[in-house]
Amino acid sequence: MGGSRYPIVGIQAGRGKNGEVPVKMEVDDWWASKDPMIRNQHTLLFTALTKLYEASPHDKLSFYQIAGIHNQPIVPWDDTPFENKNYCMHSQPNFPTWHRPYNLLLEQRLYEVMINDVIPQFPKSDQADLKNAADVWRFPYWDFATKKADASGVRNYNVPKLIREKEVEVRVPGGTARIPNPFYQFTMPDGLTLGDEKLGANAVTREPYTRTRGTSRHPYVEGAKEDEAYLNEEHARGIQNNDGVKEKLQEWKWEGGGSVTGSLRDWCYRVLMVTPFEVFADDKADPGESDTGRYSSLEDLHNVLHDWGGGKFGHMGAPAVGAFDPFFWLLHNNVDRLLELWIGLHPKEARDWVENDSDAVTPLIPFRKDNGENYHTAQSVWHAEDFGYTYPETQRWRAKYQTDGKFDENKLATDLAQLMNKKYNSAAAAQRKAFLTTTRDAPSDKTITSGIAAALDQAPKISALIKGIGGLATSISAIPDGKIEEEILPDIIEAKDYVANVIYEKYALDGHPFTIRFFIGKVPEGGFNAISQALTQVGEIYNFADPVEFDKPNCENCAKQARERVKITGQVPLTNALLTRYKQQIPHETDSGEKTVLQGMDPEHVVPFLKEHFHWRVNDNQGHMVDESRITGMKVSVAVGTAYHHSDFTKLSEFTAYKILYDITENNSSGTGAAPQDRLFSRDAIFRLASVLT
Ligand SMILES: [Cu+2]
Repeated sequence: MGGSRYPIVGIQAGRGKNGEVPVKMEVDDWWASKDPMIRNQHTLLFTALTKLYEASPHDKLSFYQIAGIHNQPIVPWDDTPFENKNYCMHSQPNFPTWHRPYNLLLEQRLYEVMINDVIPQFPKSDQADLKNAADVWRFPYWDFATKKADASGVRNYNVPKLIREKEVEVRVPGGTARIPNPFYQFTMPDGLTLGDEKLGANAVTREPYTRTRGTSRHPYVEGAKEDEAYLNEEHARGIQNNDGVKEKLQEWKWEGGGSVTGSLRDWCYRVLMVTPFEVFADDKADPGESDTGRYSSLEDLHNVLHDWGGGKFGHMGAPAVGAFDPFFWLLHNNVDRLLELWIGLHPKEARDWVENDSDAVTPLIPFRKDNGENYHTAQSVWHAEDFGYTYPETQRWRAKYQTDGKFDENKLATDLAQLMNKKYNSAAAAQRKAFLTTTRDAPSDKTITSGIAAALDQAPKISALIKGIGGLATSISAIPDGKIEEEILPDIIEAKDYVANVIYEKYALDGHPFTIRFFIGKVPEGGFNAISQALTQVGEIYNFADPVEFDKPNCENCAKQARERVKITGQVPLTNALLTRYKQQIPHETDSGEKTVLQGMDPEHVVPFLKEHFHWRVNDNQGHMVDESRITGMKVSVAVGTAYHHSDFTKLSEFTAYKILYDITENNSSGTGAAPQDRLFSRDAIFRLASVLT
């Protein structure tokens, strides 16, 4: 590429006449498709990505260097001014907007390789079809928050089927061939390791990844000695424990129904409800955030996916080398989709930020707009259509989104609300199910029915319905006719909503990643291996950080955040896990061996229950348990708020008015207490149990 710059413009081919742009596909749909055009895309992508893997790590457009932009190696890319190096934009509002041109860079480069290197190898008679397939191809996304059926028809969260395949079949001139699947893992060219001295300044320096030639997912096998990790040949080549990833993603059901663990759908939905943009976008603690209960963010959700994708010693878990795993790109295309969905759901808030906030014009280095020194900004990358793509849910040109021939943002927002409610709103689904399974015999639950007292009078009708389907309303989908459901369900279900919040310093362990796990129930003894598989874990927060070595070249953004001791917030929803415990009357053993059962969803029941059964633990990403006192600035709190779920699916659920339940955490040194030195919450954000009881 000589001295010329590499501007990011996306793929401009494949546009329609009326503003249509190619629509990205969910990776499982894309991979399962039998459409000959998509099958051609399989060949094109697998062949092009393999070529980028094989390109010299000294070539700026090799996969190695593109992956390296994310963090390591710490060298300038595309001759950007190094003193301004600010490549990995984490823990700041440009987290999703920086990753947008980053995704586009790989997509655009792959398209160029398809057009210039792959298609010309085929006979002339094939080239037109291949070119058409390339023009409408866009990098697929992995919708991690949608359950998919496995081979036996059981629906749960899972890794993309594509990343499990060791080999894939591709077309070659005159026939087909089986090649190593580039989505199975990345392998360095020419037998190099990531930290090979032949790479000079271009080498990765983060241990233990320097010694690897291929990427790994959950490579750690129980029983292996700690210090042997990555010293053996198998680890260096790459171990893909995709079932290890799957296990982390999955939701665990109680026999009688309901989830005992957290749910990705729930988390995803709640993240999309967070406003304003700067709170939604990144995991950094925003001023005033502690008062509002808005601890959740897109980045925070994404961080956990990095942990689950990489696991102990896996590449995805470390910012330094996270982008080397091709899985990263499927994940990050979905992060980009969530950004696009948020923009569509909150058009006014979106405009507010992108038009007025100074962060919206911060250069997104190293991504250039043109051949000169003009860099993209959040403003310049805001409209995905400008870069020649969109997602299935945001096809703005569709007739149903027009008013008087013009795009109407409110029509899209309403449509998206409906879609998000159907796809991800498991908080509302759980409350509806709980409501429908409330009979006169069941323990009365004033939380679920509060404000809708008349609803309880409907109980005979509900019982009839339950009898009608064999005595058990096992799930909302088992109810045959949606109309019956509508008759019974009130317009609004108001429910108590419980969340666990955590705030901590990102560089607490000198910037090493760590996981904060939350449990309702017993925390098993036996260290990392035992707790990382505990079914009592209801959620976790992952500190997706990278150690800063002040004596070496560093990501300047990270160094600055380390000096400023930046604080991160995270949130895990607890409501559904609690609701299952209550509805199924699941016994929980106390320290003294007594069995207790949650008796209701109001704070007077939940507070003493959680005081006994809510716990948290910290481990680093090398599998060591970490004493909580080492996580500087860490405070865990549980809050109760109110959720409003509407029977009108065009209305979004509201999660609001959170107050901190000090009683649950105050006896733990890393828990939030009422002590003034916590200074986390203002007085009106406190909910003392005593005030409920009197
Ligand atoms: Cu990421």
